[in-house]
Amino acid sequence: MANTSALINVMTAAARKAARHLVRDFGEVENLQVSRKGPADFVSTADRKSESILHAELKKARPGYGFLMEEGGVIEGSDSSNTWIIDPLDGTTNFLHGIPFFAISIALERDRDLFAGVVYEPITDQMFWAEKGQGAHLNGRRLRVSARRELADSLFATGIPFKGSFKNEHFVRQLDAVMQEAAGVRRLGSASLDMAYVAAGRFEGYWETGINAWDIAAGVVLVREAGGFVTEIDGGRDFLTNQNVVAANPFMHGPLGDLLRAAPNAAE
Ligand code: LIP
Repeated sequence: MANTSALINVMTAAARKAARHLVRDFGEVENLQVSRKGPADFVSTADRKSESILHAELKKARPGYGFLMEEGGVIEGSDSSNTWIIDPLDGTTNFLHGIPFFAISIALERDRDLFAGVVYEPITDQMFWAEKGQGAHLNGRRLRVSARRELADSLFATGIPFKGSFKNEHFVRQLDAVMQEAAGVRRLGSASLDMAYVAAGRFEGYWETGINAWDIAAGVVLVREAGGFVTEIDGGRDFLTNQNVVAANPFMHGPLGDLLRAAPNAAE
């Protein structure tokens, strides 16, 4: 196992503790699918329980750090240099439907730079972690993005808009452009795992719009430390605020971004 820092140990221990409850609750969801009311309220409770555990464990370990959490929002800390960015259950819709593809995502932003990230997929016990300058790792194995250099050989991931999303027509044109050139496109339903899979070389790239900071912050550190590039679709770097991202290996980041930028926006 790679030597992990005290910081990564704190993050992975918190993820594992919260995951024990998520895995137990996930087992219950299967039974609730056939109930008239369905599992929606139960899953919301599981989501909030996971976040409560993560908040308590991380606050105990680093009392002054602030928080940005999907459910709990912003909690200012006495140490303004450090902020945890947390998604306690990324892939909520998968979880709700009994699909075993979801994760806990924890990132640390230090001096306004994404410094460390953990993405834990509890059903298959895959612990992805990265710390600035320390590389990206999966269960003790060092990760590198893939070396594929051709669109025709590349597999990409994305998020498909759904009821209440926005820019759906533009997305369809972007998807069509990528479909015409790539080996395939996947929509797995968890942005943090999509990013982790780019870092692991399983996807050549991933893009999504309308995404939240807590969905991708940890994945950004994983992809960068595995040798990949992360920007906004227009090439900017404010992807956490502007809610859109392209993450890919160095050979595919440009070509994928070019296809997405060239797709006509419905408004044009
Ligand atoms: C989900 C993301 C997914 C996106 C969904 C949703 P959640 O996060 O991981 O990629 O397409 O709209 O945002 O809501 O399960 O934490």
